Amino acid sequence: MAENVEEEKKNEDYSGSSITVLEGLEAVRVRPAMYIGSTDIRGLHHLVWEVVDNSVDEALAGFCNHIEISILPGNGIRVTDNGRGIPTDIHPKEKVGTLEVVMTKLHAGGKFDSNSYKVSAGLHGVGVSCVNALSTKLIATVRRNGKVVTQTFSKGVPCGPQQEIGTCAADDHGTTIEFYPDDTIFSETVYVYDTLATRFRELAFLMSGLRLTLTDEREETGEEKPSETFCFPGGVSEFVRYVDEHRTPLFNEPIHLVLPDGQYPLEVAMWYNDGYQENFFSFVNNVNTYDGGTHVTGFKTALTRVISKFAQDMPKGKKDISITADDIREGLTAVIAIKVSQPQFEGQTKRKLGNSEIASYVASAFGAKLDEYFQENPAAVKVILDKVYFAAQAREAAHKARTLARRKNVLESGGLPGKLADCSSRDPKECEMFIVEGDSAGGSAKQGRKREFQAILPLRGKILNVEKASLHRVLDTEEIQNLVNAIGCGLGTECKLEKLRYNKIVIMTDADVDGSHIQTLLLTFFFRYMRPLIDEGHVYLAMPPLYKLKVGLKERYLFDEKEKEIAMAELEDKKNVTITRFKGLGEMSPEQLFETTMDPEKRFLKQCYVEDAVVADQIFSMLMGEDVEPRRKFIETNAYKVLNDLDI
Ligand code: 0RA
Repeated sequence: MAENVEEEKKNEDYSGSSITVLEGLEAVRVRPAMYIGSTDIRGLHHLVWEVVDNSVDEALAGFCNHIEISILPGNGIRVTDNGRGIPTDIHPKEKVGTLEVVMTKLHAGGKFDSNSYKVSAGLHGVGVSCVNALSTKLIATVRRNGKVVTQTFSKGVPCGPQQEIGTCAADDHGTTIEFYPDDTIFSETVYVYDTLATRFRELAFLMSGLRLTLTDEREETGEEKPSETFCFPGGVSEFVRYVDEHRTPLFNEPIHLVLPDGQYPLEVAMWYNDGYQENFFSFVNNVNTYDGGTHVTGFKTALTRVISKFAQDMPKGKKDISITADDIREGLTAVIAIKVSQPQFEGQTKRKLGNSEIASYVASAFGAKLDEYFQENPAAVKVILDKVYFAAQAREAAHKARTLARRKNVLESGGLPGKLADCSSRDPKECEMFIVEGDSAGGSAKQGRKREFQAILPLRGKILNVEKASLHRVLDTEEIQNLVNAIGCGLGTECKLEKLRYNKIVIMTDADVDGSHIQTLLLTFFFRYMRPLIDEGHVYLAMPPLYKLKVGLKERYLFDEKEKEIAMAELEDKKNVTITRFKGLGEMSPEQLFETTMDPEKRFLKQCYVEDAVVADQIFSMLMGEDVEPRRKFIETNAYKVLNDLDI
C-alpha cells in the first residue's frame, strides 16, 4: 500500500492537497489561542502535550510502552514512541497518505477508530495537526511494516509527499514527531525542562508500566545532558507515595483500588499521614482536574459513608464524639483517576469535571470496593479510625477554645449568662455566687439575696458527669458554659484566679440524694477543670436546714437529724409545737432561704478542699461507673470524706 501511495504522489502535482490543508490550518495560525489556549509559555508546552498525548493513546490501546522526549537545540521537540506507527497507506477518502491526513486535518485527532477517552492533555484535544500548523518545521517519521517513512511540513503545509527513507526490523514500529514552534506565533520559545519532567512523571504514575524518558539535548555544556526516565509499575499508589515522601505515613502501603471494567474505568490510591491537610489529586483521562469535580465529590461521598459505617462498630467510649467528613479526610492524600468518554469540563479554566452521572457512579462503585477492602483489612480500618477520632477531638477542642475566647471577650464587655442574677458590686473579694439547684429555688434566692454582693446562678437539673464525657462535650453543654462564664476565671491551663469574679462560690442544693449528686457533679467539674478554685478555698457547700421547729411564736431551724433529736428532747411540754420538714429549697420563702442559708451572719457553709489529690482523683474517677444507684450511694456515704468540712 505504502508503495502505491508513493508512486501516486510522485506523479502528482502536490499543490492540490496543499490548498485544502491551508484552509484548515490557516485558521489555527490566525487564531492560535482558540486552539491551544494561549501563545505564551503555556501554549508552547501545550504543543508537547498534544504530541505526547497521541503516543499515550497508543499506550492506552496497549501498543506502546515507551515514549522518549527530547528537547533539541533550537528549542525543537522530538517525541518517539514504540506504538503501531501512523499508517502510511493511502487514505480512501482523502486520496493522500494517512500520515499526511493525520498531520494536516484539523480534529483528525490522530486516529480514525473511535478513541473514546481522548481528551488531550491540554483539554483542547485539537490534535497534532495544530502543532504542525504552529511549527516552522515538522518532521514525521514512521517505522512500520519494515519500512521507515517520513514526511516534512512547514507551518502545516507538506514540503512534499511522504518518502521511504530506509528499512527497519519487521517487528520494529513506532512514530517520531520532531517540531520547531514558530517564533512569530509564540511569545516564548524556550522550553522549561522541569515543566515537561513534572508532566511526564505524572503521566508515568497514571499509566503504570509506561516508560517516559526526557532528555535535554540543548546547548553543549560539556556536562552530562539532563535526562530522566519515569516508570512506575505501582501506578497511582506510587504517585501517593511520591506526594507524601516528606510526610509520616500511618501505614506501610497506600490503599490502592482499581476498577478497570466498570462503566468508567477508575483507579484510586489513598494514604493517611500524621499531618492535617487533605491532599487530593484528580484526573480525568490523564488530565489533571485541578479544581476537582464530580469524580472527587463521588470519592468523598463514598469515603465518608464507608468510614462512618465502620466507625459504628467502634468501642462505645469513642463514639460519644461525632466525626465529620473533614475529620475523615484530615491527613489524607489521595489520587483519583477516572476515564470518561464524554467529559464536560466546567469553570473558567475548565479544570473541573462537570458530568453529574460520575458522582453517583464513583460513590457507589468506589464505595463498594472500599467497603470490601476494609472488611478484608481490619487493621487499616483501626489505624484510620484512630486518626479520624483524634482529628475529631482536636477539632472540637479547637472549636471550644475559640468559643471560649469569644465568650471571654463578650464577658469582658459585660455580657454574662442570661440566667445569672449578678450582684452590683464589682469587687470580687466581697462577692459571692450561689449555684442553686432548680429554677424555683433560684427564684427564691434571687428575691431573698443581698443584691450588692450576692449573685445567683440557677442550674436546671444536673450537669454532665465530666468524668464520663470528653472535654469537648462537657464544654458544649449550656449549663457548664454558663458556669464558666459567670465565674470568669477560665478553664484548665487557662484557669487564672486573678479573673475570678467571686471570692465565694457556693453550691446550694436540696438536702437530699439528688442534691448530693449535683454537689458531686459540680465538685467533680471544679476538680477537673478549675482546680485552683478548690485549692485556694473558693468553693463552698451551702447548708440549708432540714426542719423548722415552731414553738408558740418562736421559730428555729434545725440542720440535721441529730440537732432535731436534741431540740425535741429539750422541749418540756409539747404544746403548740409544729415541726416542718423542708423537702427542698423551693419550699422556703425568699426570706426564709436568706435567713437560714444565705445570710453571712447566720448561715453555715462548708468549705471544700482536697485532702489528697491522688485519692481524690481515684474517687472522682470511680464515680464514672455506669450504674447510677451505686454511684449515688457512694456519694452519699463517702463524698464528704474527700472534702474536709469547715464551719464558718
Ligand atoms: C492513526 C491510526 C493508528 C495509529 C495512529 C494514527 C498513531 C498516531 C500517533 C501519533 C503519535 N504516535 C502515534 N501512533 C499511532 C492505528 C494504526 C493501526 O491500526 O495499525
